[in-house]
Amino acid sequence: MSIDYSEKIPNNVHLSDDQRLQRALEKWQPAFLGWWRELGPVQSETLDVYLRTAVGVDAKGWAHFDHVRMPDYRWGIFLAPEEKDRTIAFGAHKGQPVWQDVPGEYRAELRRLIVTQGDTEPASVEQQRQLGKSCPSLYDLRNLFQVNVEEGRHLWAMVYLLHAYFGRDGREEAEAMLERHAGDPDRPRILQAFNERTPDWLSFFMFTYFQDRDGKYQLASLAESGFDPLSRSCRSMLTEEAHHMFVGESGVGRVIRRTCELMREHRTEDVRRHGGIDLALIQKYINFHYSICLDLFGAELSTNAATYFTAGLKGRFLETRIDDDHVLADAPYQVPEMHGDAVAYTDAPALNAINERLRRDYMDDSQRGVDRWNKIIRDAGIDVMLTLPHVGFNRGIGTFTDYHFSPDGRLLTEADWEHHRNNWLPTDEDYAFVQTLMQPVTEPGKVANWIAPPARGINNQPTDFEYVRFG
Ligand code: BYC
Repeated sequence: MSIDYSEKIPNNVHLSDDQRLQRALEKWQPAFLGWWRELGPVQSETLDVYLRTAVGVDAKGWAHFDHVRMPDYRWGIFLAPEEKDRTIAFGAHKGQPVWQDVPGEYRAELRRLIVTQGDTEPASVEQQRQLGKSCPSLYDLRNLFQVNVEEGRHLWAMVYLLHAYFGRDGREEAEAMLERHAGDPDRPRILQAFNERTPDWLSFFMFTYFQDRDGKYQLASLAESGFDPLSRSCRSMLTEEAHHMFVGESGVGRVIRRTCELMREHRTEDVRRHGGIDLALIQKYINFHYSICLDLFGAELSTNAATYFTAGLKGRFLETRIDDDHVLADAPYQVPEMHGDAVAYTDAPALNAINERLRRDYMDDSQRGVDRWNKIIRDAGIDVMLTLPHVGFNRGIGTFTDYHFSPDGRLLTEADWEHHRNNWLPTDEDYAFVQTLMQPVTEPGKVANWIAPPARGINNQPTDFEYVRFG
């Protein structure tokens, strides 16, 4: 299925057959471009960037690379191919054909899910908008922009659904998507992690490792949806999420590699004096980003999540591969609860614990990359281990909200927490220090001192390729 780039809005959804929808989206397009100019990547208007553009939605269609002048990037609407005879895989409608239109009784819930998903996409672009000014290399700058344009396209995917299937209130929601802004005290983004700052490149790599991984799990759950257009949109978005997480994992890995080199060279843990980021500070960044991302899964017990599941709107991760009845009427699932001063895992109705189950999948997946980071440290002969903090650490949603935990899982008093929190979370001084390292490096093949070079280039290009040309 190829994408028609001759259209004003490139698409594979036969937009030209639906003049009304086409007009509505063409009306939204200038608002999007205005938003991109105002709140998208700074100083990117004159750059030619070696970007991957989708030309088709099959596996090969995602591999078209060329230099693109940033504002000329063609966002569009690309759904994954329709699966013939697909049926709803879970919930009360299990076994029935998937819906091609919005099921009237679930309209509000469906719209809410699409709006929440859509809201995160422009949020992340806003959060990352300043980073281009301080790129550690052209390779990294290109990756930042690749991530940004793809998040822009993911916004288009959700806006298409709102316009095509929700009429007037859908169009209003699409407009609101460009009116809320990350960190805006009056009109913030919906989910808290999308209001945090991404002030430096270590934050960016943590973001793409941890926060984009939430994207992977949420999109995979929405890809199970009985509302087929949502499923097809999310399946196409998922193909890009893997690259974002690669940027995160390899980015953090390269910072760690460089830190280890500096530690060995200068025989000290205090590599700040030598222009590196100490492992203790990297651990603090992990603590912060992981804990705010655990909140993105919602409360341990959620009637919203139960409704989404029973209605067939949002499934579990890899729903069809799970060996159970996919209805969960009487099934149990263990969730954490506070019993006095201790965390106890007790049986709850699995239907209400859908969020918790997804969070658990996410936690296991997050650990795998940390293991690979630790191997880098071990291979350098250094006896330090990075860890994911305890599930109760620094939480703002769910069971642990009113409690304080240390990263190793000790319940703390308020006073203890206040006394120690600066040891566990990045402080203003830490951020200020990292900021001193954020000096742009824009010579092809050169890399900032605080990060190791990438292992290989993009699309078989050498690492000293001119990934970004300055016009
Ligand atoms: N912040 O019943 P609960 C991505 C609210 S990332 C603020 O547990 P539910 C990407 C909740 O709305 C993926 N509020 O909630 C990554 C509810 O409010 P009401 C984004 C929160 O609905 C990187 C109340 O607390 N996609 O794609 O079961 C770059 C009770 O909670 C938060 C999605 O999230 C929070 N963290 O679960 C770019 C998928 N958490 O009803 C992109 C769509 C909860 O009391 N969203 N609340 O007013 C969902 O599936 C669900 O909305 C959530 C929340 C899983 C997020």
